[in-house]
Amino acid sequence: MLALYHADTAVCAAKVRVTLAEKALPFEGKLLDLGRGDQFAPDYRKLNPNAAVPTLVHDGWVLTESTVINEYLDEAFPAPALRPADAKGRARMRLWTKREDQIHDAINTMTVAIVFRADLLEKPPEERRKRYENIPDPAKREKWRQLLEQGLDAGYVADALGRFNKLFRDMDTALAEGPWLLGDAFSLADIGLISFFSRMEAMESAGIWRDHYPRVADWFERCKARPSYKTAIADYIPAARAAHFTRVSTPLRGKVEQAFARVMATA
Ligand SMILES: N[C@@H](CCC(=O)N[C@@H](CS)C(=O)NCC(=O)O)C(=O)O
Repeated sequence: MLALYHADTAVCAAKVRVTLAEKALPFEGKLLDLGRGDQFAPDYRKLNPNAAVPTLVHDGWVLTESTVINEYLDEAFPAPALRPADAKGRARMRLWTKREDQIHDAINTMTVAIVFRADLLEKPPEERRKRYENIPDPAKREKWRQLLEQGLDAGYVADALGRFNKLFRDMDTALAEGPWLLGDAFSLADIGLISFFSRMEAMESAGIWRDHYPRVADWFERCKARPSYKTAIADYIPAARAAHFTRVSTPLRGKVEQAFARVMATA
């Protein structure tokens, strides 16, 4: 039996749900509320010492890290295959999946700067601190602190947008060869990025690829047209949360686009 500890809008957890949906694998979902701090509960940290989602439990065996979980699922449940059959193809795939942590960090930067900051600024300082002071990694904790103080002006934001620009450029080159990142076959390389794009779109920031990288925009539309997008991503986003994302993100859209244009000009 498969159980997945996840959270409705958490991008890393959504990556794994897309793989489960593509393979039509049933799983017992255990939803955590990250805003409430469920990830810091001592019992959960025994499963995932990083206090993060997702965590997969397969017949009692525990596995963390979404990129590793996705490859594990494809090995343990081979049909339909989401990795190339040959070693060279799989190596090419891993050049994409290897980047996911870095891109996730950039997504997290943008989400903290745009949405979580807006939410937390309405709360008293001690509650604000509580949201990040339990994060086990000191570098991540410090990033949250600076982003809550400085928002889109923090240096982390230009760094995140630079990573997106490089990703879009590389995707654009790959997508000249076929509809998916590895050519004709949809794979874990595509799956690993979809929820990141979904998050940026929810934060009214899709212009950073739509206005500059049309092949990337077409790729994301193809991903959204797959049934797994609805099952694993769209259906998990509560309507009120989507509306909240739109409300807090819309006033910042111009600032994000200008910052991205600056990054492109100096790349
Ligand atoms: N590298 C890990 C990252 C996991 C991660 O940071 N997950 C986020 C959600 S996407 C989380 O649970 N954050 C905890 C928090 O917000 O305190 C993975 O890919 O599984």
